Formats: sequence, structure tokens, C-alpha cells
Amino acid sequence: MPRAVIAPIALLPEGWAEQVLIEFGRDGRITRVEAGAAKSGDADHCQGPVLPGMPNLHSHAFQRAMAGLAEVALNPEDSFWTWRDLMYRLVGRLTPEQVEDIARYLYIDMLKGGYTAVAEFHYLHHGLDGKPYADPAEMSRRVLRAAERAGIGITLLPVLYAHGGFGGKAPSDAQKRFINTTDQYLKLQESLAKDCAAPGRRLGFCFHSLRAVTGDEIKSVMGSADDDRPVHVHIAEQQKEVADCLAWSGRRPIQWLYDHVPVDERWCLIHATHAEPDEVAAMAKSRAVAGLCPTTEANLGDGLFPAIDFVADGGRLGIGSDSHVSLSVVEELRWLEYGQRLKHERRNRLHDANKHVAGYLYRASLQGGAQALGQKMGAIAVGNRADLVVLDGQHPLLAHVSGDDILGRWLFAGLNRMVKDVMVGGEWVVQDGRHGDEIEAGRAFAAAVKAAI
Ligand code: NGQ
Ligand code: ZN
Repeated sequence: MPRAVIAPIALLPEGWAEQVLIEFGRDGRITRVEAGAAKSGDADHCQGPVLPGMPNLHSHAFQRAMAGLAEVALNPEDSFWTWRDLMYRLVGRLTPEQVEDIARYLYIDMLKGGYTAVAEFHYLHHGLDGKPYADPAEMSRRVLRAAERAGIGITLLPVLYAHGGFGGKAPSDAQKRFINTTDQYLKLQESLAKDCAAPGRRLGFCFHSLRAVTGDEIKSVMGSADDDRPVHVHIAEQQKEVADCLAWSGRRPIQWLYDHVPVDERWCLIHATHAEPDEVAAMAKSRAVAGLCPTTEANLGDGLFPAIDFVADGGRLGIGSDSHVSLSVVEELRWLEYGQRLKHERRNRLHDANKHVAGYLYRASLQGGAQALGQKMGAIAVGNRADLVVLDGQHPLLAHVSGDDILGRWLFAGLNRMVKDVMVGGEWVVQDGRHGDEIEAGRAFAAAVKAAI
């Protein structure tokens, strides 16, 4: 483990700086940041612009196994819901070993795409027969182990999934591997607390959706701990979900949540696609993070989150790769902006007072992502994890550009390939575009997928 790195140019909280020395301790946390530093024999000299690593705030790791295989028009009405049927078929087959092998390779690809930590929204808990494993946390531990093997930070979000629809509807047979009572759920949380106390790990609460939990269940989970654990929930992703919620309660999902639950900055609302202006304003005011997953939302035909209004209201956002049709900070941020351009037939839609779109998108999703993961990351600053992304300083597109134009080149004209080196918690996990375990992990992934699908 190097003790320090020197960046020719780095994105610091106060702006871009040159010749930046970044020192860190054995626990992987940054202990010193100093611009204008002299060259040093002890430090690793980075060969390009250095950025804070991006948090990936939404992942269902196992879905990587089917990414790209549901793009066949089998039904003229293909939708989110027919995709979900295909996804449930995969759910009906996966073993713990397979989940670990799928997640391990997925996380390697995530690192190569510029993400240094992931919030794993984990709801595949039980055996193929729907019964808990001898260790009910078996699947959760597999996911943690995959993250450790890949070398990515993780916020584990074991999911409470209790019902199959609004108002406590019984789950379907396909959902049996997800189901827990509140008591079982709290025990699961308790049994994972120690494992998630290690550096680079965090444990959070998670409700699958308002389709899967009742208000009382949310209250009893939240009442069990008043600490600052992050809390995630899927919400208002599909029009049918909004219609069903209205039919059940007379309120839209986001309205219902804000009417019944004190939502604050611990919360991350995943998708929130179908948000009306009053809902957008409530979300922004609550300081909760909007967990946007543009490539998956496009892939599943969800709709477009009203990001312009949300940003104008000072809302906090972050990005996730969700179903993993793309593992790329570039693609998520680019499509977040492009969705708005296509809809409004204008350019440069998402920005702050600095007017720089790429600069805004990258900084905002660093901050929102770190908040959603509940981890000290997202900025090159003392006390934060040494999670760094080094772009390719030799790339001709990056020659002769400085400041936020570096981000503009990477996010709007570049590719994952511009990610050269990645450090997580003070360890290089990607060097020269490669991860040390990618070949071995790739083989294990392919074997697991072959057996499972
Ligand atoms: C999920 N995924 O839980 O994996 C969901 C689909 C559902 C996304 N929404 C299933 N992307 O919401 O019921
Ligand atoms: Zn999801």
C-alpha cells in the first residue's frame, strides 16, 4: 500500500489544484491533502487528472447475469412488468455461490467504470424453496465477500420485502425468496452489524417499495434504531405503481411517503420517476437523495424524473447502475443530462451557478452518493476514504484542457477507457485499466451464468 500519491491535477472540494499530495493511513483514510507539493520518492505519481471515486447508490448485483438478454420483443406490450417476469425466472435459479461469482465480477467492472463503492439493495435472501438458509444472512455475506474480493467499498442494504402489492397483498410464489417479517428482518440486520463495521463498509435499512411494506412495518423498523443509518426505498418508478397507490390510498407514492413517514437526509428515494411538482418540492426540502439510474430507467421504459425542477429546488441527487445494463459513470451522467435535453429540446439543462454541466453532475452525484451510502467519501479531503479515479493523462482529448472541461471531455466525449487507475481505501485496485482478478473472476462469472440461465 502506498502511503501517499501525488496528482498532477486533482479535483478538491475548493476546486482544481495542481501537484496535490494526498496522504493516507493504514485504515485507508486520507490524513493530509496539500497542493503545490514537491515530487517525492515515497509517493506514487499519478499520470493524469485525479478525481474522487464515484459512489454507485443502487445495485441489484444478481441482475448482471441477464443484462442485455432481455432485449427481444417477445410481446408487443413488453414493459417493466414483462422484464420483471424474466428477472424472476433468474431469481428462481440462483445459488449463493453463483450470486457471489456474479457480484464479484460485476464489482470489478464497476471499479473499471469509475465507481469506488456500491450500495447493494439486496433482497434475494432465501433458498430456492423460499426457506431461510441455515444462516439467514448467507446471501448477504456472499455479497459482502464479493465486494471484499473485488476491493470495492459497500453499503449493504438488506431489504425488507414483506408483501406482493399495496395494502399488504400476499406475495406471489416467484417472490418467496425475498420475504421476511419485520422480526426476521431486524434479526438479519443485527446479525450483519459486526460484518459491516469494517472500514469501507456500512449497513443500512431498506424497504423494497411501498408495494412490499406497510406503513406500520416502516415505523417498526425505523423505531428500532435512531442512529444515522441510511434508508433506501424504490418509489414511483412506473405509472402502474402510481395508479395502484392512488387506488389503494388516494395518494401518489411520494405523497403517501411524505404524509406518513418523516423523510430526512438519511433517505434515498430510488427512481422517484413520476414525481409531481409538489412531490419534487417535498423531496428537495427534505434533503433526501434522489437515486437516479438513467440507463436502467431508459432500458425499462420507466419515464423521466423531473430533474430540472428538482435541481432548481436545490435537490440532492446521485447515480446508480441498478440492473447493470451499463457500468459506467460516463453513461449514467451523460444520459441524466441527455434525457432532459431530448425532452425539452434545449442544451445544458442540469447545472448550478457555475453553469458547467459536467462539473455540476460529477460533484452533485459525488455528494449525493456519499450521503446515500452513509460513507465518508466523495471528496478528496482529510478523514475521507482514499478513493481515487485517475484519468488517462496521455489521452489526446484530455491534452490542453483544464478544470471542469476535463470532466466535460470525459463525460460527454469520452468513455470508460479514459479511467486509467482506481484506488479504494488507499489500495490500487485498477491499474492501467486492468483489475488483478478480472480474468479469474470473469471465468467464474461465465461459469455461474452458464449454470444459472
Ligand atoms: C427490483 N428493479 O427490485 O429489482 C426492481 C424491479 C420491482 C428496478 N426497479 C422489481 N429497476 O420493482 O418489483
Ligand atoms: Zn432497483
